[in-house]
Amino acid sequence: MSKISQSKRIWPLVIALSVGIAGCNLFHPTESHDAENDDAAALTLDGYHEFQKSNYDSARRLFSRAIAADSGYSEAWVGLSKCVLNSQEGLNAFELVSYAQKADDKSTSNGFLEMQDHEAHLISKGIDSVLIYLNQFIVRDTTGKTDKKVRFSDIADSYAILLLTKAALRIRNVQTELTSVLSADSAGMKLNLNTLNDLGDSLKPFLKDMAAASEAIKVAPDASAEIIKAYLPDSTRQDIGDEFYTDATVGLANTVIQLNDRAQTVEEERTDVFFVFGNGMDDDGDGCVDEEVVDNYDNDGDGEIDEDGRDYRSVVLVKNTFITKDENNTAQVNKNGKVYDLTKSQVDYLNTIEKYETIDIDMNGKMGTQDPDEWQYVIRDPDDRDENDNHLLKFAIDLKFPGKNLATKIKNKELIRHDTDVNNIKYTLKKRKEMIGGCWVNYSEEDFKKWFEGRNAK
Ligand SMILES: [Ca+2]
Ligand SMILES: [Ca+2]
Ligand SMILES: [Ca+2]
Ligand SMILES: [Ca+2]
Repeated sequence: MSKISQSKRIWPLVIALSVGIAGCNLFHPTESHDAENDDAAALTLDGYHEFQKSNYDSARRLFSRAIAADSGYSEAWVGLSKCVLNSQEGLNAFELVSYAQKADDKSTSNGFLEMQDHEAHLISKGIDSVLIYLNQFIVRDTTGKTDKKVRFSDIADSYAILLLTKAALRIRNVQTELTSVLSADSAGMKLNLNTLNDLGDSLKPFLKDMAAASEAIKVAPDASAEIIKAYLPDSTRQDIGDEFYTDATVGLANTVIQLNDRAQTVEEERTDVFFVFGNGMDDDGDGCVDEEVVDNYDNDGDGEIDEDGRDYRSVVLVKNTFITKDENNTAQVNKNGKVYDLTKSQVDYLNTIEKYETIDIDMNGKMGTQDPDEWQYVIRDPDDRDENDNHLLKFAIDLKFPGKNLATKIKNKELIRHDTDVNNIKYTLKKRKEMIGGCWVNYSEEDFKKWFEGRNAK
């Protein structure tokens, strides 16, 4: 990465950030001056003057007094947050983005992964202290409890930076290489779900940060697309044209919000069913292995959504709208493209990946590219799937999940997925075929023995 293209990329960011926390034109307090009487407007104006002189401590006290006088005074909330942010070295929004840009190899990494531990710790603590105030402001703004002079939308880009930085620091804690939580190629932008397994106990907090960032991204999508670019390795950008980056970013934001909604609501004891991705094992007890596409729809017809999700490399969020290269390696826009409604994960098609050449998802004896039914939707076009309310994959057409209501089916799956001791089997294959149906009907006794391999008997 040359210096020139690096600085070229920074410029849109400077423009984007100039309206946010890094900028100073948020303040338009009334010129009334009665600070002695705890007039919120006057206190805020005084606070702003102190802020301009970099007297952050006294500015902070004035903004706090303004909030005490009128808790709905939005400019005081934002002023207070700016003080907390600016009084900490290296913590203004522009500096955080430039950290993201710093890396020895920008194609696979970003600066947060390479910084010293103590520096990462300081930044993380500093962001938390700002978020204490910003989060209170956002709750007030979104529930109509401010004067609306400054809105969440005015600071959304900076908020996204803080949250994305937090998320980047969490990734840093669990792995030294950001290969591809997010990646992209000519087919679209993707979440590498398998990478999320590495996060372990950090997964839920990570998703929470990412979802908060995603909400901000949706409020300020154009600025956020620029910010996202700064945080992603270069390798994620080469195939997506700037004109589509905002759509792809918003689509991805929706996916993250969906994932987080599920992560925060799923019963603790069933977390593994939904948040271990692509492990090549049946995690929910229906006999199928990694059967679901994580698309927020039920793909096998058992009534549950995105249970036992697979690893795949084509979450196509925007279909055919990407840049392709012609014979001169010049970027060309595919004009025949169609942009899907990005409020859901609009998966167009799935590519089999190498590891599934040896994993039989439906246990019918064929796998990988030899069994395209495991990888193709009954209806390919996502809009048509919505219209027909049919999101099944082809392999699931003939699957049966007999039984009464969903709660009973889940109870049975729970009994079976915890029946893991091959030397003390409570639910025989015959019983499983009756209780669940699903893919169990395809199992031989030999397959059944293999199901227990790698499971911890409890
Ligand atoms: Ca399964
Ligand atoms: Ca699995
Ligand atoms: Ca399902
Ligand atoms: Ca699904």
